[in-house]
Amino acid sequence: MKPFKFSHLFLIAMGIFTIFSCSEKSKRERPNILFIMADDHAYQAISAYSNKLMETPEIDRLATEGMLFTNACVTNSICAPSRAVILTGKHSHINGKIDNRFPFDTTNVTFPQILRRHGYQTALFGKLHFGNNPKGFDQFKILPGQGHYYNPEFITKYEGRIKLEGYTTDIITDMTLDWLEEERDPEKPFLLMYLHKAPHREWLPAPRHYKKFTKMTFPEPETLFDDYEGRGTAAKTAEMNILKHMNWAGDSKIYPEVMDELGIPETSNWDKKAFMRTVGRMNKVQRAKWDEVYGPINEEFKKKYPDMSEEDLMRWRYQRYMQDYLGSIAAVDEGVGRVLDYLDRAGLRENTIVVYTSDQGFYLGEHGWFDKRFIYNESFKTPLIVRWPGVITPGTVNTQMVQNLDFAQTFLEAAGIAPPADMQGESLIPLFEGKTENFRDAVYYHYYEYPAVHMVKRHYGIVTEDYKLVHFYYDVDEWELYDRKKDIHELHNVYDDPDYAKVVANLKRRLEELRVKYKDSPELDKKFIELYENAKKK
Ligand code: SGN
Ligand code: CA
Repeated sequence: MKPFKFSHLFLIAMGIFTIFSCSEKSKRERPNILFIMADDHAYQAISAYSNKLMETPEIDRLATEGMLFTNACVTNSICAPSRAVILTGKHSHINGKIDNRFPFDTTNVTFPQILRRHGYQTALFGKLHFGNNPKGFDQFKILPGQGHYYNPEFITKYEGRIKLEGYTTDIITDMTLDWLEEERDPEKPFLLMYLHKAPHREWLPAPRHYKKFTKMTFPEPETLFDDYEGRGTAAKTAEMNILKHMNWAGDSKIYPEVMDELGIPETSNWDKKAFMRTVGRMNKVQRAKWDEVYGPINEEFKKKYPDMSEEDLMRWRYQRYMQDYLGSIAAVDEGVGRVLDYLDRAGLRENTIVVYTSDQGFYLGEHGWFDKRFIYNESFKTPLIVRWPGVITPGTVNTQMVQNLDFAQTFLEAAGIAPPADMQGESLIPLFEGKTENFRDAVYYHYYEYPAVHMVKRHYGIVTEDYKLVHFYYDVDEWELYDRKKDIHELHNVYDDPDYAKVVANLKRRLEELRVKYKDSPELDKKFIELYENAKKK
């Protein structure tokens, strides 16, 4: 055996030192991730996108200091499926969570699990809507199912089921801040998911916002009185028209007894029930504050109702809808401000990626609708704003076709972790750095939840910057094509127009390629239909 030389020892020591200092360095540099998501928050209701409807100064801070994405979209515009896509980085047909009905398959690998395994501290507060508990979190407090706006219950990791008094948006913000202040481990980078229930139906604002919003009048969208001509069966048969399908008590907040007095029948068999489970849940003090503002609205409506035409009613209901929907966003915006202020105070601003997004877009009266589900713009697109000091140039706008599918890979890459090969998104980090070449120029979309509430037919399609080609199937077999540049409101299906024959042929080929690329197929469409029909039989 050769004698051990001092120089060897020196080299080993240097090696250990290098490994140690590198890992220390990369550990310090791994960014924290604050993922803020609201439920059903339309980009039309964020002033960084448009201030026609309301001001959201706190959310806008992220756009001023970060990047605003104007073409962000989802793969399947509905709550739980969108969340499953975000967590797994896989399309619905691969992660299995195709609609809100079946529980999430917890054998899926999610990005929080991977981050945690690599030393991140992970926490989640608010709405998940999975039918089971999230995996990969050091701490979580989630609303059961849809949750409630007032006096909510939470399923918690360590305390079982708890019930709290107060307004849910504020409670979720408080939980998030408490965790940052008391539970955050300064030795580790964190992933914090701060997930609001608002502004989901039935749109209950915080008491401090009742007066301001119920006094406001909002501009109507151009297509409020859409007659759905020029499109296929799906737009005509969807049940999400503000005048025809919105609940009078549950949504427009007409007291059940006022409905009886005026002889207004329930819109659905859960119209009055919805009012009872939401407004009916308030405690005495909360209810008194609510009645103080909503009582006079009911009184005024009673006087006007006998003379109102259908058109007047549509207009009135649109205003009522906006007052409550936008009113419920005000507390979300304030909450975002409080959390961003905390990051500043705690010196966490520089090394934290902050994302603001929604689980999908939403119709705010466009096409006469509320709700989402369709591949048409307002529900297909979703708000997305990202701040990452030192990486993203403040005040920039990105127009690329990014999707909720891309978050998992983006966050893993930001943490220096190679994403699993079967994830289907694309990292957004090059876009953050301003490198926009070679990014995808078409996205794939597939919606499944039918027949179900709102009756939006099953459909899949391809969307490019210029066109949208859609196939509605199951109980119809219809194709639609929209020229996105010429027809921004998507009112004219030009699928059968001979001038577009070449576009159709080309897009059909590309759609087929995307289906193959993402491993979707007619066999899977059939499997999911069978799954639904078997569940119905049981
Ligand atoms: C509830 C709502 C629907 C909504 C779904 C899904 N009705 O059923 O309007 O489309 O949730 O929303 S309600 O009267 O119960 O509010 S999602 O965001 O969870 O997908
Ligand atoms: Ca939603």
